[in-house]
Amino acid sequence: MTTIKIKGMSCNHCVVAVDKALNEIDGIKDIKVDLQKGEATFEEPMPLDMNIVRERIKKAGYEVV
Ligand SMILES: [Cu+2]
Repeated sequence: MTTIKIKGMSCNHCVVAVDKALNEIDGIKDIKVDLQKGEATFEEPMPLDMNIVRERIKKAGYEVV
């Protein structure tokens, strides 16, 4: 399981947007986005390119920190 810190989430809409962005990445599953902690956790395929994760999150309007 991977945990990433995400900057910029402020409401439930953000949670949905981040969840959707992660969901579109091949192989990622069991996504949980925690608004209060500013974190997302998921089960990742091996190997997972974190640059793709960063890029997708950024495209959705947030930042992996
Ligand atoms: Cu929001």
